[in-house]
Amino acid sequence: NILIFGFLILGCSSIKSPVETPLKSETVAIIPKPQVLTHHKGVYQLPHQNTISFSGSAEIAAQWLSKLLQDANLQSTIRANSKKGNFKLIQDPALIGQLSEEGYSLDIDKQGVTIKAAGEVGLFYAIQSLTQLLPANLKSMPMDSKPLVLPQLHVEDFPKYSWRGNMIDLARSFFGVEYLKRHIDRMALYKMNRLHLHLTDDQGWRIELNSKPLLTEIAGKSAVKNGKSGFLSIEDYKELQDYAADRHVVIIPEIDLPGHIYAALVAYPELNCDDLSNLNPKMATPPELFDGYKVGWSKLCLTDPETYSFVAEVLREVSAMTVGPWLHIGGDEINDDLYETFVVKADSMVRSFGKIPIGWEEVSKADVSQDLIVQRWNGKTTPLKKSKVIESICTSFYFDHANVTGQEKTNNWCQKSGVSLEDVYNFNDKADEIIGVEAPVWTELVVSDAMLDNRLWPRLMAVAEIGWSLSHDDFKEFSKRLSLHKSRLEALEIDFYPAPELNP
Ligand code: TNX
Repeated sequence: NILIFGFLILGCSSIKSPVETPLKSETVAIIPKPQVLTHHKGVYQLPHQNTISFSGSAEIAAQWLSKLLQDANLQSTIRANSKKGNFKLIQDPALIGQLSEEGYSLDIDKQGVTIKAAGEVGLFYAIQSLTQLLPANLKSMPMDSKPLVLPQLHVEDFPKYSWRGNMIDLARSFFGVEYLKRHIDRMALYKMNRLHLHLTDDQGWRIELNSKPLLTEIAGKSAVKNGKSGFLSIEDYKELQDYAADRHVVIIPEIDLPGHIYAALVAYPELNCDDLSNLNPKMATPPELFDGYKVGWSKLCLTDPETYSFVAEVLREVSAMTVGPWLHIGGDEINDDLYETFVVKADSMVRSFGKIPIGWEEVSKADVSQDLIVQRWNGKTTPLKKSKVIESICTSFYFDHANVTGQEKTNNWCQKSGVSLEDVYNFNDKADEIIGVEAPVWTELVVSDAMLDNRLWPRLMAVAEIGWSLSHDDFKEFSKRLSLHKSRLEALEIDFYPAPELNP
């Protein structure tokens, strides 16, 4: 006993400071996985008072960083044209060769944090990675919690594809500015950069146009059974695009033509051919709105010149109010002898209004321009030409399909078993014309915010990684990182699908 007592005294006397558990950083689990990540020993402890210095035009990034520190209850001052600070932001266009346009480097050592990028977007993405290195519940941490620490590491990162997208069908059931802004924040955290809005369909028209007010006055009021109606006003659309642009997300509007158009036909019945036999419901007077599920039955009258002036006016106005370079013309699921002629015309109209046209894969049956981008969804169309492709093949990317076999209120026409997280992750992107990936959510059956969250998350994180990371061949390793994001999804108040991979 005396021996043990003596040993304890001796042992204790050799410890200089009070016994403390060593500070541990969050386990590093960045999604999408960075191209290069080297761990160093040790951590960097964040002081209460921080200095963010920046060179080049990194002021906006400095403000994002300051906001992140503020969320963590830390103070910061920003210093322009300086290299002194525990946070250094270095923006230099010459770095483009090494890091590419959206890339960045992030170094954390015992002096602090250094971020380098060619431009604003790379700096922004570095800050998203940094956010993922900090605790998920930053905003709700008690004031007296332990000091925050970051792991010492080196990251060098850039995206595989320029197109890392998601489509939300606002036409069947409407989701407004509030949801979409929240969604843009969530997308940006995972470095996703394209939000495609399916704005028109048989069940509703969701974008206000000065040239065609009845589209929203009449067709903004309908929706699919149990779905929400409504529309984006011209103001809403502007506000949404500005919000998205600040977060490096581009909004892509889709006006689905010449099919999927019944709601517009109700607003402007003169766009119908006289033969109404295709229509369901038949054109009554006044015409009835449609709230069913059937697809592929309505179309503009392609023999009528009035149709083309309508289409030109709509596409001109949508082009003029759209910040991004793209406009999606739909083109899916319709049979008409004049289909291909129509597609060629719409393609050239969009280009004449200064936008790059996109269409669902059926448009590639037509002799489209080289600019037009094809969005693949069922892989059944043999293209006439080699076009650039956005990959949305339904077996991996259709998020209206079930997370797990038998999930309620989901489609199953593409794949009976649904589209599991693993189906998404294992997508094999070998075609060289692919410019990126995009996951659509059709909303015939998705009629609430919670349901939409459930269809999107966590599968969208697999899309983010496929779109960004050069290597994505280890689903187990991805699942491990994903599980470390569960608390982050909770902190973001996402009603995610509780995929088993989130609970190892
Ligand atoms: C096909 S895929 C559609 C949509 C439907 C979806 C789900 C594609 C380009 N069009 O109109 O909502 O199936 O049933």
